[in-house]
Amino acid sequence: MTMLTQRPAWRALEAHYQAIRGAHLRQLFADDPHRGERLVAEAAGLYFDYAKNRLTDETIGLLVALAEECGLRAKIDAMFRGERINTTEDRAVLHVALRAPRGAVIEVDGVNVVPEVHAVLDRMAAFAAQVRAGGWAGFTGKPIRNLVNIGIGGSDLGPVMAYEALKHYSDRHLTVRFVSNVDGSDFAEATRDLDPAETLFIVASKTFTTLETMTNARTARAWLLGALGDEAAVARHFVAVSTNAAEVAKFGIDTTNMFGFWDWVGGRYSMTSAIGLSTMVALGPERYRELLDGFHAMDEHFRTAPFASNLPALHGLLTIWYANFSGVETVAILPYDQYLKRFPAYLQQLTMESNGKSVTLAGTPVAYQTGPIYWGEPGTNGQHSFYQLIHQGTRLIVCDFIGFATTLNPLGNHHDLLMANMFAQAEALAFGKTAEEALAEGTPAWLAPHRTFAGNRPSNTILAARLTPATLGALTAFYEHSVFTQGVIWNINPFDQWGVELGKVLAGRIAPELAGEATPALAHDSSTNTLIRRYRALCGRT
Ligand code: G6Q
Repeated sequence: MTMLTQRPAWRALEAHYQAIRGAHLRQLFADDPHRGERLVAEAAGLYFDYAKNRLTDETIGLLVALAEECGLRAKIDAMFRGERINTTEDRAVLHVALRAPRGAVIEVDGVNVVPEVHAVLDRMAAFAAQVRAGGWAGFTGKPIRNLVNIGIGGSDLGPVMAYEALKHYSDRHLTVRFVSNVDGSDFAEATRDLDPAETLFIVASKTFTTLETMTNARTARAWLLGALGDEAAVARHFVAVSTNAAEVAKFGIDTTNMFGFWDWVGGRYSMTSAIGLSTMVALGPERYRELLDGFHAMDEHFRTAPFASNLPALHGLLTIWYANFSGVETVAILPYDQYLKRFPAYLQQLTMESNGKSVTLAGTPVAYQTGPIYWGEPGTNGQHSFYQLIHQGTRLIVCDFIGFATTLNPLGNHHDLLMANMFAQAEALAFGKTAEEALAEGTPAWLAPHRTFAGNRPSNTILAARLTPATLGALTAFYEHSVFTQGVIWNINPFDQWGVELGKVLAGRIAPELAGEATPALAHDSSTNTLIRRYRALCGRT
């Protein structure tokens, strides 16, 4: 297989980058008055403006050629066909099957998985409807009013992001909380004002062996039994979402109260599997289906649209352009919507756990940068915090602005002000302010360098009519498939996460060294040994 950096399109992009690297967005827009109308794409309710990027039509042509040389089309087809493209774990990658309509056919090893997917969705819907109607009684007969999702990573970030994003549509009679951290403060704060008799725990864990989740689940059981005093209460107050029925049963949860999924659903790609149970209970089955339909609309767009007008493919290719040809190291996710406050955190896992890899599928070291660093905060808050560095710092940061035309909470002119700020930030980043302009405004000469904005700072803008379940689905699938596109170009596996293993193993060794009464023999490095001894001393366990 040709190495990525030897491919003709890669070589051409290198030469092209040298040719246009001096171009300023001011010039690019001045030379082409219709750029802002042309460099856009639209699908599944999302309008994607990528005109404020440092590129020309030729750049897009070359990036599309690179996608073709790397076999992106065949890789997309392989994913949708259920091939085992997660080679290091020998698994198919079929989150797209989770949102397929009832009649669709998507096969794994010759078996159509869509009927199984819908069978679970139907069970989830019946459960959600029962809880929402007050028909799921706790052990004492009181109806369930509080739902606590216990999970971490992919079993937490998607559900909490979706719950926060779609809170407007949720049943406000239900209190929905999320516990993820093994730090006991997370559990304590999430439950401190809840009545155990009215609280239902969803233990969400693909493996049902994850340290944090099982620790929190055991604490939840003790908290419940401490109040209700009878083991039989567990069946009325715990349900499980997992692929591991044996461990669920061992924990004491009745497997009739278990919602399953499959090994072809990766953790960070699982929010549309049964892992979305808390989302479905909060929103109701109909709204939840709208969310899945939004995902599916983007899935179909990604599967079928030509790359030059394919939103996730274009976004993924732009990420390659910056990461590999312009030396960009970070991407800021800037949603101008308070409901999307957890979206950057969700995307951090999706992007960085997927593409934070340094060997190719063949196991050889990559000779190029892979996944950039993602971070972000909702606007306008971020403007009063870190935007200074984006505007005038020494690093080039790509920004994704995300906004909606109508607000879910009309209040005076708040929304126009919010969106005016979003559009203004993208404009300021791209076009800046020259020293001449600063001087012409009356800025003294000595101050002008401080009040000059170089501009030429790239951004994408994603605009949708309204934040709805369907829009959120389309937006999330947009990023999922952008990540996939990047992974294909880099020839890495975006679906494994071996890099999280080592720390877990070492924590398993250290935990007993912290807890024991007698001073243990320590065989770590001198820094770790000293930290452990200091910890024990501070705890009075010397
Ligand atoms: C995601 C990762 C990881 C996983 C958590 C929780 O892609 O695999 O974040 O989701 O470690 O795992 P369990 O669902 O098995 O508890």
